[in-house]
Amino acid sequence: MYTLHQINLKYRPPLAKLLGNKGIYQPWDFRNLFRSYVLCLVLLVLIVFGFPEPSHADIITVDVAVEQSKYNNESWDVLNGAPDLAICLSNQRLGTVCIPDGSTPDSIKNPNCSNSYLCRFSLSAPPNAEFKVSVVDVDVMFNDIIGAGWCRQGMTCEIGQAKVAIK
Ligand SMILES: [Ca+2]
Ligand SMILES: [Ca+2]
Repeated sequence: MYTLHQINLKYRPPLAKLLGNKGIYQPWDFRNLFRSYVLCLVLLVLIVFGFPEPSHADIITVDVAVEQSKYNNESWDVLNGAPDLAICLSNQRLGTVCIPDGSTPDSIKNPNCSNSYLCRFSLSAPPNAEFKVSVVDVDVMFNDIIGAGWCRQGMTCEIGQAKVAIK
């Protein structure tokens, strides 16, 4: 015949075995309790320091140079007007960021650079990443999409009617 304590020892679950628990919960057994805490602490340290920091971000600069006219040779705005520039950048880690406002290319309300073919943008983003870049001419009613395409930090990319350099 097994005593209750022996049965518990024989059938104690694997986790309890790992943590040094003798089967029955023994709040007075400080030695085992201490071992459990040490194991949890070691696991916590491994979790916190064992993986790369996921939220690391750099300030990146995006220089945009737009051609003098649309692909159909019309000017960007009425009366030979220069475009009013804004951008949206997106990738999986960043989500979508539009500068200076809005959450999609169509919803941007203000330009970062008014009546200009050149504009510099800066934002905080994960470094050495590839971004989908949308270059926008902000208009009163419907924004013109100057171009949309992928570009990596460190490269200059032809995106629609714009050159985009991400530094
Ligand atoms: Ca326009
Ligand atoms: Ca304009």
